[in-house]
Amino acid sequence: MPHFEEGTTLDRFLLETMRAHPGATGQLVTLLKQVALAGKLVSARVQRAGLAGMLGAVGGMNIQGEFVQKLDLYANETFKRALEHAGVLCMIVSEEDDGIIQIPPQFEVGEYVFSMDPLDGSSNIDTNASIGTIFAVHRRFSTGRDGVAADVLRRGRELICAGYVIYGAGSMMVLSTGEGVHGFTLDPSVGEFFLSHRDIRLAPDTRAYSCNEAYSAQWDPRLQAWIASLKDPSLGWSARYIGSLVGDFHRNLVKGGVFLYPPTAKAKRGKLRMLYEAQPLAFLAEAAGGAASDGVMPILDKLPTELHERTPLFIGNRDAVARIVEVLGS
Ligand code: AHM
Ligand code: MG
Repeated sequence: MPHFEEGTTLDRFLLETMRAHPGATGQLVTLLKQVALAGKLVSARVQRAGLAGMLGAVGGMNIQGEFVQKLDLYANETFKRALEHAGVLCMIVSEEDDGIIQIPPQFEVGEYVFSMDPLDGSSNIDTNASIGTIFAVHRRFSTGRDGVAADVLRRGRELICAGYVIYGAGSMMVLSTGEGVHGFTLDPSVGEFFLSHRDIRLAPDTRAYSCNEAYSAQWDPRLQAWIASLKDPSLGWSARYIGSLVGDFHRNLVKGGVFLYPPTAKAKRGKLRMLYEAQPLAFLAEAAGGAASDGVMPILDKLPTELHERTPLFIGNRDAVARIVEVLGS
């Protein structure tokens, strides 16, 4: 991989990375440029949300029984519109849509499939906390015009690329094609993402955990005991939880930490979704030297069987994830 200075634009980074891979068709670069474009559009809308009447729910429930926020709809449509005409995808899976989204007949199809949570953490929209778009990219293996479910019901280990665009105090695009994890910060005054976090490594030592501890009485007692043990003041642990997966993951990626969403009485198989939450973030975590597990096996080794399948998720610092797996197996 070429060496990149901080301040390199995302476009230059993508083009030079592609040139270092002879045989690359350029479709992935086109795809990621369209992701960046959609991310900028959503970022602009998030920044103006309170002024533009975009806060709050539209009144409907999505297919998973959650209230749909106006910005959820905007993000979903914006990403779909930015991607469908580019000739690089044969299908899309979105948290907001029940089934596979096919590429409209007037557009060319391409070699990739795209899964996304268009606006993760949307319960935080009205609070001005970090939210984001999480995405994952597989190379298709079906041969017809339209992609099929089997193109996306795959182990995360097979992903070509994963990342997110986080809309926080500033907006960033964080991505990996397997060779390190890189973060690009949006300069809104010029509308460009610039490399700001090169080769992010998850801190090898951590003393921060992120979970919704109000549910702890519903967790496996062994996990409850482990979290309780961290409260010994001599160990120096802190808790950090926003309630927005992309925000909590990003904090832990940059500062070190471990995120936990164990099964609960309400969410017996966990809350977070395999295809567009757990798999892409697990891909990033491993590429940054961290780990992700469902408590038994690495997330990237799990084979999903449904588009909107959920999973328990323990992700972040490698040693902390290993300890959780050990605790849950004891
Ligand atoms: P969403 O995709 O509808 O926003 O739901 C997923 C979110 C995650 O961002 C976050 O980690 C989790 O739900 C928080 O759940 P809880 O409020 O139960 O702690
Ligand atoms: Mg989500």
